[in-house]
Amino acid sequence: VILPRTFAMIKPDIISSGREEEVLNGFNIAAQKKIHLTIDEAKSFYKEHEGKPFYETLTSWISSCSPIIALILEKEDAVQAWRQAIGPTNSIKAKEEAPDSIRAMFGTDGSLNAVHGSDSLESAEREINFFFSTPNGSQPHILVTQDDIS
Ligand code: YYY
Ligand code: MG
Repeated sequence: VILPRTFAMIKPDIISSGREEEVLNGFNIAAQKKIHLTIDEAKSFYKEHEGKPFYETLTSWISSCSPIIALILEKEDAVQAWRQAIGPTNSIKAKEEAPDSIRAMFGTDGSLNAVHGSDSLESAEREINFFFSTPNGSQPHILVTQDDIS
């Protein structure tokens, strides 16, 4: 059975807490890689937000403090299921409105919010390709094993 996929990213704030494994409950990890983004890579990944007031802070945070973990997650209705699991963008709002969500439990505020999740099938495709496409365009099912990232 091939399950729908989405792209997720574990941001630097959870990586430094050492609790990154706890958030992935219920999702199958099709691929993952730990990567320290350059500022240019971070800007390119978040290019839809170019020009917004938080763009510079966001992209320097994502690229500077510590690595991130990029993931392809599989589950039925993956894009929506992961957005539901992570909760609202702002972790303060998440703590009020969705206290069991990942951003409520692991995030801090509207910027330090623990995780990323694709917001649509189109974004998921772009974001998966951003991190996982290979030079010849193929996508190996497993690129990095669990042991490689711990
Ligand atoms: O998709 P999602 O991550 O929930 O929110 P976006 O509106 O796409 O913003 C991307 C990212 O930017 C968000 O996860 C935190 C950061 N951010 C911010 O620092 N300040 C804001 N006012 C809005 C978003
Ligand atoms: Mg978004």
